[in-house]
Amino acid sequence: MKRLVVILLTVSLLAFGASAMAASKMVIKSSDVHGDGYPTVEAIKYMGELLDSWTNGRLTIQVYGSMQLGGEKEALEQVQVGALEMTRVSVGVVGPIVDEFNAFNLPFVFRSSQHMYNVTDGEIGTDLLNQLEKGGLIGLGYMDAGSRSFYNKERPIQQPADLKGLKIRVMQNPIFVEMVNSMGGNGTPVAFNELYTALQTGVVDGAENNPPTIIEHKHYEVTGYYSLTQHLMVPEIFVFSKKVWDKMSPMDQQLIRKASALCVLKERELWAAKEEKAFAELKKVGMKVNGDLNKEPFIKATEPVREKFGGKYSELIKKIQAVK
Ligand code: BDP
Repeated sequence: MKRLVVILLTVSLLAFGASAMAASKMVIKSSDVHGDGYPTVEAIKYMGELLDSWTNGRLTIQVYGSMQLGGEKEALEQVQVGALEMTRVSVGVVGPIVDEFNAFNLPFVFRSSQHMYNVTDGEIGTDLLNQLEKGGLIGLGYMDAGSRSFYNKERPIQQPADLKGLKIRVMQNPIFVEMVNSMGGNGTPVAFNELYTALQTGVVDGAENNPPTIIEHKHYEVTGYYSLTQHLMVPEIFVFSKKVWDKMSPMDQQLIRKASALCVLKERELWAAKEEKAFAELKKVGMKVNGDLNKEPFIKATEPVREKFGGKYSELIKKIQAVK
């Protein structure tokens, strides 16, 4: 009898412990270089609202936007060690951590946004997200960032030769340095949180990005020409710390996965509206936009970059290209 009581007590204590653990409150900190109103930030906030309502406030997300926590490379490092639970970054800075992601960072690898969605939503996208675990990250989903084109203070870029002598800022990944060099410019890696000043002080003459980023971060104030080369279509990604994830209950992990899937769809919707608006705004704020250019010479000039960095993953790249 005494033994039975002890066993029952132990079992109920364990059950109590487990439910107390499952019920513990958690504020998930997530960083972003963009601020309020930007699609990636608003989508993560929406994900937080979903979690909040599903768990009666037990799981919530606090977004630290506008580069409060620094650049994307540092954010990823913080997530890897578990000092930060989540971050939303460009796949551009993920390549140096999980090499296969560089297949998405090659110039002119995606034909259109739809092609990119079909790749990231399908087997290839899921497989790559799973590979993030070896870098201490749990891949939760992709987001749209449109396409990236050159902008600079000096002149319109109509052909690769127009990049000659221009220092063009790129994200911190050797692929992008060579990409700009292959077209005739000087690729210069600079962290995003240092870019405005780098443009202002002439450390670089230009950069490359999508219209919403140029508008939101007021880069038009320190440049003047936007040329629609659309040489990169780098998706965004949001990741969770594997260190933290492994300590969470399977139920909470599932809730996060479910909210992530809805967050992806939300961002796409917000992105489409934001991109259209930002394109119109570029002209309003005085940027000279040249949209009518022949992409062929840019595609040709970057061929060696696809060969060099894509060589190792030629099978993966063939698979990407075969996706409709
Ligand atoms: C923006 C991305 C952001 C990158 C930034 C960059 O949304 O994640 O940090 O480009 O160029 O389009 O660094």
